[in-house]
Amino acid sequence: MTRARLAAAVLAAWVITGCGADNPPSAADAPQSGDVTVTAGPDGVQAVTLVTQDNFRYIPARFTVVPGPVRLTLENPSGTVHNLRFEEGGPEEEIPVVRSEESETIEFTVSTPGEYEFICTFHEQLGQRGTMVVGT
Ligand SMILES: [Cu+2]
Repeated sequence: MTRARLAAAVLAAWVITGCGADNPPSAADAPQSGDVTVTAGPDGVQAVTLVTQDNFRYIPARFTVVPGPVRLTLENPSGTVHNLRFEEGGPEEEIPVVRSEESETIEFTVSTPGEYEFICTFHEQLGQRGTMVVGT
């Protein structure tokens, strides 16, 4: 009886230690998450790529540019269609639809600093939205 209890206690301690000592890399380490600051390429255009997985999120969902030309690509490796439209006050350009396994690109120029929200009109109710920050 005592022996069995001891064995159970040792096993429990081993399991707890094992879990704590062997943390897998967290999702936060993934390069595609978080707020991305976009820098201009050799052509002077700030190019950013958003990816839509099957979780109805843009990754990244927030990116920062400065006034100037922006090239925005929406890549869709998910199994459904997505799109991207800026809400009122944002750029007029939009990506009406990106089919599964395809990508679409738009270019526009931003000038007024502020925060510009965009949505996927198909999945707005599921919270698929993001923010473009125009800094100074
Ligand atoms: Cu969508």
